[in-house]
Amino acid sequence: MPTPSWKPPDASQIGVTLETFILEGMFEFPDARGTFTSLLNQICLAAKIITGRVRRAGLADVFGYTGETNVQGELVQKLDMIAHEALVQSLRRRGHCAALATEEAPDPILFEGATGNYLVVSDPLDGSSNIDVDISIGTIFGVMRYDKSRGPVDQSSFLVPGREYCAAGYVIYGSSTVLVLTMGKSVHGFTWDPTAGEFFLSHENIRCPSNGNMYSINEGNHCRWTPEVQKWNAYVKADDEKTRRPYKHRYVGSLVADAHRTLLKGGIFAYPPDTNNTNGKLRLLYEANPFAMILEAAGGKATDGQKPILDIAPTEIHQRVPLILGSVEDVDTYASFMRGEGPR
Ligand code: AHM
Ligand code: MG
Repeated sequence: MPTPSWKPPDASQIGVTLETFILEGMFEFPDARGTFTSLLNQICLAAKIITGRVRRAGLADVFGYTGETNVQGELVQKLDMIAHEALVQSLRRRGHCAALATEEAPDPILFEGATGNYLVVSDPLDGSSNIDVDISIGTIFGVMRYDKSRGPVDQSSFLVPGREYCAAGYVIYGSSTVLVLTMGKSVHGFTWDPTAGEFFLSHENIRCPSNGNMYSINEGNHCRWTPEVQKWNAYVKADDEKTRRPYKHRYVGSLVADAHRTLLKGGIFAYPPDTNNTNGKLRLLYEANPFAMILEAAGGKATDGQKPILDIAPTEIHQRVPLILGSVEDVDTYASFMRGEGPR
């Protein structure tokens, strides 16, 4: 009788889950134990709930608007609220998170009785305008520690530069669901396996290429940009084989999707100021800072056109900021145009 060729799977072939990765200290972050791991697990739980809802949104009648407007004056979509609630309920549960600030609530949500000293900022469902047309959307989050000796948590507790975040990440609900996480030194991606109900390590030690040949910007705003931004824009579209120009234009309109592609493939994403959005459109605390932390840890760069995003001291929780992120060389070239110099 021939020997069967099939063998049971070798235990070493079983993937590394997100929880194992954190617990085994693979993030080179000695404090990533106990409460911090548990906090991240609660964020993952929310991500699992949200991905489930996103995947069956059309069937479950959660497309469309609730009829209310959020603090930014935008119509709130049902999935926005579902995602927000998933985060609130999940983070409230274990008491590690003292307060949560999200795009959907004007003020931070304070978790009374919490014993932990972590604060979380989040855009629970980024790219809402793409929900109804089945284009990638995501969840963005940042985590910071709160010094209890400063007194009770309030709005001002959140007003720290992104440099002080201890973790940041996002979940992209795309062709697969991928969670990308950093604790400041390295960046790793975990893909959701719906059959196992786990995030497995799939993108170990992500590095952003030092240059790219793609640019990502809302070209429809061209007439509203400053002359410096228009000059940079003309530069990336000009023909020059040596610098791989003209760059390819890619713009999804979901920050999570545009930044995820830029992180993996290199190039540049820009949402500059314009005459309609004089401080840019994206939010500093829960959109720009988490991506800036990720890009820097992956060897890339994120600025407001001049200074690093992570060095900006916020003055209010929903503040907007111009956001330029991607490959170091591409972001530096953009900055040289903002100084009126152009590339050397
Ligand atoms: P949202 O948080 O309400 O979804 O809005 C933020 C989105 C980003 O995902 C994206 O980068 C940007 O807005 C797109 O803006 P525009 O449609 O002006 O290009
Ligand atoms: Mg957003």
